[in-house]
Amino acid sequence: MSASVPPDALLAAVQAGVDVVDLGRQLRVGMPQSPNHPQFWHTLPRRHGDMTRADGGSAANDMITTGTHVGTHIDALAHVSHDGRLHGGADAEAAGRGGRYEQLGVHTITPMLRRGVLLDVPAHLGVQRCEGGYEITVGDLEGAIARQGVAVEPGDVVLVRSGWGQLFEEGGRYLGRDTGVPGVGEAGARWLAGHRVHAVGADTIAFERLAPAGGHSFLPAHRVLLVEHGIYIVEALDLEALAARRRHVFTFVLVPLNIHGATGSPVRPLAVVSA
Ligand code: UVW
Repeated sequence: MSASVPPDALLAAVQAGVDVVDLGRQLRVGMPQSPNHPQFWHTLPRRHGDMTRADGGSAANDMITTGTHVGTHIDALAHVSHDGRLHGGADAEAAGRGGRYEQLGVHTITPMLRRGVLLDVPAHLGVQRCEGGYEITVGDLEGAIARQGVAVEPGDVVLVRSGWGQLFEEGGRYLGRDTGVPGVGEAGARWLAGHRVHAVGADTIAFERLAPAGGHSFLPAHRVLLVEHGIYIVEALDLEALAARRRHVFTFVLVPLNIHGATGSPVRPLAVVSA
């Protein structure tokens, strides 16, 4: 007699039908990326026909080189320090001795399967997208919440849409060197931290408001979130499809690469909703 397998509620929900929205950008040579990080590169060291086996078979393979904060990616807590200290007070210089961040590296981020909340700021403001250099205020975050009828709860992953992701395919415009980039500033970051969220994300190159011609010289949201509160940051998300579907609450799935001691990892996050 075979033992009966107890039903699994999650599997049953998946089998009942789910829609999966891909929130990650395609990794492509030449895509826009932060000037602070090593460039993404992909090449084919072996193509079909370079080596053909006696039976006619052949295999192609790849090589990539990349910074870990390139494409859609997550910032580990080791990524940013302030006044020589990492989150929790560890000495930032000592923490990296030996060539890896043992305590707060990306390998310490457990896979995320959490409640996700999309805060659609342009929908709240009645614009296609926020302008370059626009600071997303606490009022904007609260306005999006009120419009959408959702609450932000402790442990959530909150994704803040500025609409700037519409420019990703335009490369330089997305980076906003001259125009600046819209985003959450220090006040908004403190508001999110006050809601005790687990992680935050944005559709811009950095989870920040970048001033016109200011580059990445001033990153207060990173300090507040990563250093002061231990909240992970996900950047360069594609939030357009999720916003178009008006799916403001969903199951958020994210698994960083388990790179020992790294400061970040490319990721391909998913929003999962009932079909
Ligand atoms: C920085 O340089 C701060 O990197 P990221 O945009 O990944 O946070």
